[in-house]
Amino acid sequence: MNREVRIIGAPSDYGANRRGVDMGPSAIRYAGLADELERTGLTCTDAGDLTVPRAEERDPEEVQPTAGSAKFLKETREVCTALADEIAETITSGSFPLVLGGDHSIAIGSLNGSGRDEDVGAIWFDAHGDFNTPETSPSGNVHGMPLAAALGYGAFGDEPWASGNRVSESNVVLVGLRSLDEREKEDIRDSDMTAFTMSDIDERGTSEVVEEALDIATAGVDQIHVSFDMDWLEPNEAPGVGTPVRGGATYREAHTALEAVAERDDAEDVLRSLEFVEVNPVLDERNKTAELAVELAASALGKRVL
Ligand code: B3U
Ligand code: MN
Ligand code: MN
Repeated sequence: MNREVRIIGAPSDYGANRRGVDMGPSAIRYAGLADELERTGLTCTDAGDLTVPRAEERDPEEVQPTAGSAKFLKETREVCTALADEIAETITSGSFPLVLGGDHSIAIGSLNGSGRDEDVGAIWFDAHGDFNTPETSPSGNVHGMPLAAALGYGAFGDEPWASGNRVSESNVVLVGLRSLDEREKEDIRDSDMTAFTMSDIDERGTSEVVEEALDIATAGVDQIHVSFDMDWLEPNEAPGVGTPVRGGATYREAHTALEAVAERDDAEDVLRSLEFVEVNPVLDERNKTAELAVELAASALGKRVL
């Protein structure tokens, strides 16, 4: 990474079914993000947090899509629109956006900011597919929908703030899946995205899978957004997440994956934006998950042991 890193906090919990993830950006900063990036040799500035009104002050059902359910859709639109602007401006100014969530619904903003002016790919490290729509979601929680939203599926096709971007579906790669809803499975299979499950990682190893993910995500596009949901990891490594799922990546596998991204970035300048989401300090053990997010951010941005 040879650009100045600009830290952007998106303390939204509108997309999750529990409070606490709104404190994620504070917890990650408190865990020493800026110092760690500086030790890695990067210069960084902190843009602070986007303004996110408390969920209790809002009505989750105020605005609903014509079919199905998407809680706090109006609020999610406000946050994601502001985040997309912030990211697009950061990129235009020559800096690198490092986004701290918040729940994964904020990725709608990240993808729309990163993919505003250019065709982009994306790699999605997550236990979940995040490919539900208001019509198919079992929960109505938008953090289970951001990929479908940005790619214009279901009701999101009529929402330019969500799907008016240049994210290229065939350049989107999901990595490490292990918890999908039935309809979501079918929709991922029918899509032009590529999906690797945890079984693929078991069989082929993290490096090989992530190298292939990078090849697919960058085929015919210059740069990619990397979205890292902390529930990608095994819950004992990252207990501070809202929806933990057993069978996740180990501590070393997570570093290996992001080191592979950093190495590709060294060679080809592929990284356009990066985010860490779903850190929930209320559920965490002594800020362990936030500390891990800091370490992983450093790995993704080029930290080397030697
Ligand atoms: N697929 C479920 C659960 C879920 C998705 N993402 C998270 N949880 N974090 C849903 O509600 O869409
Ligand atoms: Mn997610
Ligand atoms: Mn997840």
